[in-house]
Amino acid sequence: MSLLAKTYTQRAEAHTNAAAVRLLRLMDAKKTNLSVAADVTTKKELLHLADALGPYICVFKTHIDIVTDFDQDLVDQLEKLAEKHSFLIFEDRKFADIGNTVKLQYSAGVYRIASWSHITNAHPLPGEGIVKGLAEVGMPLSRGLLLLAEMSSQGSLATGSYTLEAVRMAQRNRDFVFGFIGQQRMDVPEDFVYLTPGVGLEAKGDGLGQQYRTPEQVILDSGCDVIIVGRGIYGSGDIAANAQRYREAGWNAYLKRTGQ
Ligand code: BMP
Repeated sequence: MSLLAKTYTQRAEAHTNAAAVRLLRLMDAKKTNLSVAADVTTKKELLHLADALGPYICVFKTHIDIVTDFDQDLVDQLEKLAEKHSFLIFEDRKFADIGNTVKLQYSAGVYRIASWSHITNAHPLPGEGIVKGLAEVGMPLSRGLLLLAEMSSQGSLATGSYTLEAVRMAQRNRDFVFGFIGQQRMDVPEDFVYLTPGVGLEAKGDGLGQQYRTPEQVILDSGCDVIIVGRGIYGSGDIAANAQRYREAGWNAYLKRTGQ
């Protein structure tokens, strides 16, 4: 059976990383492949989004360094909401330094990301040491890493041989690297999970280089697994109704892909 015809639950068997297995199973259990990109700047707004959108999502994606009033209580509450609504937390940190430095950035500082974020991501740019450094912190905590194989923004330099090298780096580190941030599935035998930003049902861009495609283009045409939606959900109108629309669009595309 081709990888794209399999259900998320069937695909969980191909993974050893604990975060990947949890993610793939909870997507089928909750019937959602929607992740919200919660790019808000106050603790109150962030917790409100997590609680209000929790029922519709599989992954809550944060940029914790934009929260002006960050404190430890914020992550304590976020972890409780993750339990309550059964979603994973993904700190979109985009690490991009040498192994020793990212190890410290991941474990220490104000945010102590590894202590609360199930998933984080890194640019393959510095070479494999970045994965090794993050793995030293993340593996004992059962965390998972995504590599940025491509970006959604106009003029991105992450293309061609750079993207192929990102895939090779992931293939060599599958215990920790379970997938990618990318725009299209790469044809390799291993099962990787693709989380894809740049998703919008109406807008085509944002005037600052962002480019949007529809959930159907992402899941069905490009073979990706999780749609990441930010402003399309919290930008205007009723956020729960917006989330429901994206959830339905993403899920229907998955059902079509798997022939369910
Ligand atoms: P929005 O849907 O509002 O455009 O938000 C997209 C989110 O995904 C942002 O948090 C951004 O940092 C992130 N992102 C992206 O847009 N493109 C990428 O290639 C990688 C990202 O992490």
